[in-house]
Amino acid sequence: MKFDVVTIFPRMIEAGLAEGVVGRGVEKGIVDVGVHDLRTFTTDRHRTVDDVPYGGGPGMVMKVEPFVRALETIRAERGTPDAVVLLSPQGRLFDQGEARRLSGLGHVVLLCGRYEGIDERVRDLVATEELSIGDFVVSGGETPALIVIDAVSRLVPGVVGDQESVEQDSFSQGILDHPHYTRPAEFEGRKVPDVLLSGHHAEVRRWRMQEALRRTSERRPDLIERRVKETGNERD
Ligand code: 4GX
Repeated sequence: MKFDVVTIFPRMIEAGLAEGVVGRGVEKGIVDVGVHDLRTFTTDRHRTVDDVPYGGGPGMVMKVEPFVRALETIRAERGTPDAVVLLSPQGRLFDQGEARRLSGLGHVVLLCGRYEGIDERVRDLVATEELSIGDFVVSGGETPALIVIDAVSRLVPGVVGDQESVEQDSFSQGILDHPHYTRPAEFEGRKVPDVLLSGHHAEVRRWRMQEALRRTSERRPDLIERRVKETGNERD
């Protein structure tokens, strides 16, 4: 799977990809991430990527031309992407379903904005879609881009060593995870539930499902609703 990231802070993306499961996926060549400094696509002496907003008001707006030139270069050097994603709070909410969809594509470009916003013509002419990582404001699209790359890459075969753990993942099941324990069997008077020490695999499975559903209905009833809608029941 191929990603290209367009940013004024390329080192943020490089640092975020240097470690962990996704970092190893990059090392192994299963995930290929091209990082592109937006300033290299400017033509003026000051390498300007932003300007004052038409109509006035506070803050700066990112210019359209550098993004257009970045995409022309990516197309020429890396091929035509399947999707060009602008990260912003105005986007559709990124969730596990969106991650699964993107993992089925071969080549995704991620556009990272900074400042108060981006010239609307980037949306019209460059981006094919707009995604948000959540209803809060961060200071740039770089951390959202890393989150999207991480969540999508883990679904690409070979990136996570144990594919079973990916399929068992709480959100691929559409509910929250069950509690986990490891040794010691008792700590400061708090015991690991007996069933987990019992060796009865069917009982363990039943307990985990029950606890996962209990947590989900307490913390995220919206996820139970969604599962009922998608599967017609709340178990499988
Ligand atoms: N999920 N932000 C982007 C600047 C910006 C504004 C408009 C493009 C268009 C965010 C999020 C997020 C803040 C990153 C505004 N870029 N991005 N930035 N939540 O809050 O993705």
